[in-house]
Amino acid sequence: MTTLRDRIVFITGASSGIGRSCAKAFAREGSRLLVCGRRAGRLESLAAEITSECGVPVHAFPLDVRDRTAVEAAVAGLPPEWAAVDVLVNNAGLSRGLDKLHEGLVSDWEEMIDTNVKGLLYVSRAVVPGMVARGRGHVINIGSIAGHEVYPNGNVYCATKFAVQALSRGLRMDLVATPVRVSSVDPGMVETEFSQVRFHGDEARAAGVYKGISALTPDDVAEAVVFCATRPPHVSIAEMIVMPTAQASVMLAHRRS
Ligand code: NDP
Ligand code: 8X3
Repeated sequence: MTTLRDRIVFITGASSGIGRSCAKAFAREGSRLLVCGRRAGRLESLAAEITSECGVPVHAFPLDVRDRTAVEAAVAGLPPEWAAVDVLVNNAGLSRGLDKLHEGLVSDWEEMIDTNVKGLLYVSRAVVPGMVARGRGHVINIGSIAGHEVYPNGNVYCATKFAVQALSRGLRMDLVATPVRVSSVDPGMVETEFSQVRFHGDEARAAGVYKGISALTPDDVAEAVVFCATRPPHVSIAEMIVMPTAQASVMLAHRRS
């Protein structure tokens, strides 16, 4: 087993959902946490909660992963005792809209591509060189079942998650001669703020997505992420698809009536 005690774990998008659960799960393992997102208030509450529950150090800072200059400055400006990142969880991401491509909003597409693809690239480009130089590290990308299968109206969101899959595979190849590992944890339906964001705050429509289904919880996904990170150093979990039992594919879910 790889111990996570005192390891520095950097989680993007920790203010909600899967990222927040990952922060709490790594804290329970005794890791030191770097957490970011755009909503500073939520990160501060998370940091206070984790420190009081687990007593581990947390360094929380606001960061929009779409802002390349800010990402570079944030990573370069980490206090020395926080700079040697052991695990990077590239989680920050979102969907916007569920429209036919020829009717979709270009602003929605740009937000998804800028966050899910370019943001993940910017953070990885800033953090991975240090891992290679230290001969130690693990990048865990949060992909999606939508990176394996396309669904109607999912067009651009699915394209970003297919891109995440390609980037995980490509980075694993690029790092094969190093001890740095790359994993992709690819969930099906997880009940978080994801659908509220997708539907621009339409809570009733968002609730309908999970109606009649025991969806995954963000804690379920965090457990999978910690599992990847705790394998012995010679074991790399390349891709892990995690689905609710009531979901068999991106298009096939059984709903209780
Ligand atoms: P949430 O909406 O609950 O959380 C998304 C997180 O991403 C928030 O903390 C948000 O923080 C952060 N984020 C969004 N944009 C940015 C940005 N520009 N810069 C920094 N942080 C950002 O959704 P989930 O927890 O469900 O989503 C997390 C990941 O899981 C995403 O990559 C998503 O695609 C993926 N996923 C989700 C599934 C689901 O069914 N829920 C299934 C499969 C994958 P803030 O707004 O404060 O910036
Ligand atoms: C989120 C899962 O099926 O809503 O990535 O696209 S899905």
